[in-house]
Amino acid sequence: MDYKYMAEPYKIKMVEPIAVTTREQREEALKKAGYNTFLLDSEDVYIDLLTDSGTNAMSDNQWAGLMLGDEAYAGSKNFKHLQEAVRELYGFKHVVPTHQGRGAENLLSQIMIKPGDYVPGNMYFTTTRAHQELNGATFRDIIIDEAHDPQNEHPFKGNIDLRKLQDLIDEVGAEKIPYICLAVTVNLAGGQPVAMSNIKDVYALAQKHNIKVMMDATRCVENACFIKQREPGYAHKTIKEIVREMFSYSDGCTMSGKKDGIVNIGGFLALNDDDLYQKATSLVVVYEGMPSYGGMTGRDMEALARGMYESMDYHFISHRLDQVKYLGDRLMAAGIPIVKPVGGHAIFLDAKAFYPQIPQDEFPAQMLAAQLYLQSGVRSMERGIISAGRDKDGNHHYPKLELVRLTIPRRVYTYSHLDVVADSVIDLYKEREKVKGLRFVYEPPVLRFFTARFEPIK
Ligand code: PM9
Repeated sequence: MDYKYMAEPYKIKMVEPIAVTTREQREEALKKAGYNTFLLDSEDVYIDLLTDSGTNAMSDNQWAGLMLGDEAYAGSKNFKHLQEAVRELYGFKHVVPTHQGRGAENLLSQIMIKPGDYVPGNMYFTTTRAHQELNGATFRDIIIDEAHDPQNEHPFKGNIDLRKLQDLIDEVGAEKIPYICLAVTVNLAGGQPVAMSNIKDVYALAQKHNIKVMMDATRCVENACFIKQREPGYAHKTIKEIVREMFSYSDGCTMSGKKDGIVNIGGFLALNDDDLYQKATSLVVVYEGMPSYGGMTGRDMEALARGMYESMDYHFISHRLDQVKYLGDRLMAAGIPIVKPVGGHAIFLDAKAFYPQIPQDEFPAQMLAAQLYLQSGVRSMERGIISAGRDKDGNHHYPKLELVRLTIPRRVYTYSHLDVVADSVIDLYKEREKVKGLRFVYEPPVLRFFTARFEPIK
């Protein structure tokens, strides 16, 4: 049977109560958190759309796997299961477990980047770029221009612009580009996918110049589902087949298992090259642990291996995309400015269009996230100027996109929760003209969005 939005392909067998708070309680909580939703206590949050990272509900099969943890210091059997999952589902030869995605980014950046190098990518991600820069590289955004326009409905807004890639190769020389960082999907563009044809073309161009392609595999299953739904020739392929094909046009990946691995912690670096793997194993013992557990316990590796298999189920992933689409459709029907087309893990509110009266350096997205919390206890996340940070001279990066992300955890909320979120955003939009911006009270030097504090501009 065909439904407009697929119902949850699971039954609920355990529940966790959530806090229903008053406006006064939320005002106090927000002040205490310095107007930063990252600093709110979870106990003060009603519907938590801060992130889909590590906030997933595991299945009964994954919880059963936790009981089978082999916590040997070396050679855990759960590592073998993880290795089998990575080999079978993603097709890479080697896997190095890490405590989460950024642990893998740290290893990859250290083994591949030399000071003075350039790392091109399809838009940046905060932790990914931070590791590249800490190792002396300059990041270059080579995503297609359409990705920077929230209203552009390109079906594969995560695509790399091959012209921009070629121009960078001509400008700095291929030997200064250790790898291309290709994210599937692109988080900060709005969870936008990359077409298989583009992945293939990028790999062909990279190979011609002897440059490696390293995928950010964090939301690769969402990307595969969009390929199935939107790209000619893929409708009849399974998610598993599409994922395998995507990775066949790359040399390795970093993975945050906390997203499409459907677990609460964990990640890995996967590689085909034996020498690079050797280098990664000698570093992982310094930063994470033995190469057969990295930063993970045996039971967590088991849950991740099982989650990776579950993520290949079309019903799981198409329901996930439908939940995101449902929220997007409700907001668009009410005329709320959001990034289009709707992406894989979240709805992104366009804060510049929501609060045009607030200049970007008075943080419209940060303020919108704060207002949404005050209104209904819904927690969201700024993805704009605060997340973009400062350049080497200390000036703000001014990203074109000034967004608030409403991120949907996997298998956690129902369509009714999403109705509450939609109603709350719609109410806020009606009162948008009165709202003013914020200023910093405390600004940390790196990844400032996590711990910065603000106060309202009177
Ligand atoms: N993403 C997110 O909420 C959590 C940290 S930032 C608030 O979207 C990509 C595309 C990510 C990502 C994390 C990481 C890092 C790498 N690539 O959080 O270290 O979206 O597991 O992964 C977050 P870890």
